[in-house]
Amino acid sequence: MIFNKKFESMPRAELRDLQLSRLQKMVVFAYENVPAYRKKYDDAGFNPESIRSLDDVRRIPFTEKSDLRDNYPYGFLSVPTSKLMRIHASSGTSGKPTVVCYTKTDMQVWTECCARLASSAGVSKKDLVQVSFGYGLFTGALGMHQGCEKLGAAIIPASSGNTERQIMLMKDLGSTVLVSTPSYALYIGEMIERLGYDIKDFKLRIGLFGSEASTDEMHNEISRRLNIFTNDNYGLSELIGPGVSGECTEKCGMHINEDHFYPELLNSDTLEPVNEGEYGELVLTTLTKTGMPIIRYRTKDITKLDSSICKCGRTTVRMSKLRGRSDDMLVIRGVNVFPSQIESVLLNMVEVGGQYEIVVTRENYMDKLEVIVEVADGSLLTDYEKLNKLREKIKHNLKTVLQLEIAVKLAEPLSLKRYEGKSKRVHDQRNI
Ligand code: DLL
Repeated sequence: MIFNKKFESMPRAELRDLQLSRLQKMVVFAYENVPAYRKKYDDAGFNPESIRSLDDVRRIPFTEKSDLRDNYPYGFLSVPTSKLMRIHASSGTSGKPTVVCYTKTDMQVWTECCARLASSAGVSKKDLVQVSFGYGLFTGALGMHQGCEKLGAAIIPASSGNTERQIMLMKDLGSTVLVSTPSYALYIGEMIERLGYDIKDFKLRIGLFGSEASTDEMHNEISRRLNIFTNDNYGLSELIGPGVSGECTEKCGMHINEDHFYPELLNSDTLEPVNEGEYGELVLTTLTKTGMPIIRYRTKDITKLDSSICKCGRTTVRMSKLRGRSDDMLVIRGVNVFPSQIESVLLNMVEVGGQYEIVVTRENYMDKLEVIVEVADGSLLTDYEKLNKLREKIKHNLKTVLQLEIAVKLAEPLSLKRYEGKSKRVHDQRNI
């Protein structure tokens, strides 16, 4: 169901007018209320009053993660803390987290954006939604909790971890929707089987998955194990959290909530727009945020855009599943490799399970990429010949897609690490 027909199905010309007037206001508001923007724009000689068309967005300086870090914790705030209603933070791999702040209006927008994506996947007030993201500073759990609650669904705030109990509750309470990372959903699916449950005894029907990259093949595997319709949704703390975009039931890309976020797709090197249908880096601008406006944020996320009208009736532009982050891209002996390409190859093969790890090392100035993958059938591990055949087949399939010789190690089922939140499947040990 379309949660907000007026904005999600607005004729595109009207939507662009709305985006322009919101952008004009946002840029002036940021300049007047956030010293970090004032300095940035003054230094670049950019006049915030000079936006006349949406194309003028390209004259605005970018905002990057480092800007938020350098201005930790409140340097991008546009209101006094007394006007805030919520503060979240993204974990960050090292050092200080990135703090993100919401006013009451921001909370309303965020809740609606999450309600929209849940509704577009088919969630309704009849549903029991088990939220298996970790509750806390992470935006995923509370964001999706609020959105599904707004639809009138009942929330089961299970949080992540304690997987056996999680599954028991899922079955006994009759949860109909699972909210988690795709990795955790896959793990839950495996554990259901391992614990001897029959999926037919569960009432699950929809999975709302996001917060990390996942291929179609991964969704198919989860869908098969949990017997559900899977949905991919995208967001990032700096912009709002979950709710930037989400798939509808047509599953042909994630509809961006364009009345709140203005998307651009640029070549990461030249910073010029790419043609529609080509991969590029997503750059996003908040159009309505009042507590912490974020203008031209370089997400580092690589996707494609499609502005053709979707069968579902929404007119908003759709972003394809992420190919990965530009900083996740591995350059192996001069060849660019996205972990998602490896995932697609592996999960297309019935002989291997859904769990894998990628290890990159450097020996004598040569990069080496090794893929460790669990076999689906453990009995194979005692048959050297069959094992070798499978290893060669995986190597061949990887080479066909990547044009690269990749070492393959086969592992026992359930031997690799499982993830309850975002997975970390790539281990780059090159120290570069
Ligand atoms: O992960 C927000 C979120 C929570 C989105 C729950 C969806 C569901 P961060 O922790 O700040 O915020 O991480 C943001 O995660 O820049 C992407 O690289 C990645 N990401 C998020 N959703 C997807 C997705 C949340 N559907 C970063 N597919 C982003 C691929 C995703 N990557």
